[in-house]
Amino acid sequence: MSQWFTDSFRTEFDKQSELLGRFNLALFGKTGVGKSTLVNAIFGEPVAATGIGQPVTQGSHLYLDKRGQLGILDTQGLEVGKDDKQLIAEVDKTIKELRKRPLADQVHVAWYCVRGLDRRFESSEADFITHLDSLGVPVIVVLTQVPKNGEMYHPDAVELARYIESLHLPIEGGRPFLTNAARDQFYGQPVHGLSELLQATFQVAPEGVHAALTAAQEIDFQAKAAQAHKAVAAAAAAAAAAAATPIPFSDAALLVPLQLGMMARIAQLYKIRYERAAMMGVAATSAATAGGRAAVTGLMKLIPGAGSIIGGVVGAGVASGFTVAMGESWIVVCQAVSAGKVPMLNGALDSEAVRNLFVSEFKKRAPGVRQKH
Ligand SMILES: Nc1nc2c(ncn2[C@@H]2O[C@H](COP(=O)(O)OP(=O)(O)O)[C@@H](O)[C@H]2O)c(=O)[nH]1
Ligand SMILES: [Mg+2]
Repeated sequence: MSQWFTDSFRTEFDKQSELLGRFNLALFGKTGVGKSTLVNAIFGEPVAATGIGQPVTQGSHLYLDKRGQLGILDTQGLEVGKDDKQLIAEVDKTIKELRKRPLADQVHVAWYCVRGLDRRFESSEADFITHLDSLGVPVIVVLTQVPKNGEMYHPDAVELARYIESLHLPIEGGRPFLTNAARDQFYGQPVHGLSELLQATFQVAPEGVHAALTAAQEIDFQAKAAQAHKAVAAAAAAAAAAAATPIPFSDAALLVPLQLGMMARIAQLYKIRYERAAMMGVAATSAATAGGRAAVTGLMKLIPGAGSIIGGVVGAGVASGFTVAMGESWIVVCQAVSAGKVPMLNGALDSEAVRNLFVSEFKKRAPGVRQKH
């Protein structure tokens, strides 16, 4: 892989990772209710067992496990209903301390989990939730492992949900969300309620962490696509601004960093790690042998009527149209890779397949260039 590409892409990748930031979710509820299972179902990757990660503050039982755009704040060895005083004291201290830090370090949302068939919701749990709310952390109550038959939820879970609703707690929607995060092989219980829970989480999460939450979650691909299109529009606007005064074609490589930034952001929205994304970028643009300018030239040649701009100038229209074509084609490639639809070759993505997909998408979208008369 050519050095200029890996170096520039790495720089842009890290920059975009920083810009995406992190969504931090606090998880509470008794051991075994299904917190880890729920998080794995929505965020994909196996979240570390309790206690892995870093204690957030000295001597605290609260651990923050950071994975890319996701942070999970979990308790170790403290239980609601048993260690309430200590738990509240530590949560209080932690949340207040994190609030002094940048948005990406703060706790954005809490899920308070109760097993749907437990038939018990103690006053200490209600107090804990009220306390979280008083600290400014939006709380969502989740009933876990709720059996569902057609449209019918298990009556015990419905009763528990009604009871919790009757307490008028400061919780999102005023009532619990009923879920089942893993299919039960024996009873054939379906997975349900996850997208409703995710939607509610988006609703209460600060706007500034929506992109991180979009990247971290793995069940709403429409949300990923919407953020990806936004990244393309932003890069296209920047490209148009850069070429507001038409730039000589030989300087079109000026556009490369912003296009690499766009590609890096999109790859991370689809949770494609750096090494793989870099390989895909090289395959898509033939950047490996070409170098920045030549990669742009190569792609520009795919534009109908490009003959007139090679050696000429690139104006705002072509610069933005070209960037949109690149970005939208790259989204298709990232979607295909993340859906496992790109063939593998010796354990790696088949770069020929990546290239063909990118180029065929690019050709559909390449802006036309009006011939000079
Ligand atoms: N069928 C089913 N099993 C679950 C679900 N959630 C948790 N479990 C099971 O319950 C056990 C405890 O779950 P876990 O996620 O480790 O609980 P945690 O201690 O709250 O993190 C595990 O054996 C899971 O397989 C669920 O939604 N459906
Ligand atoms: Mg767990």
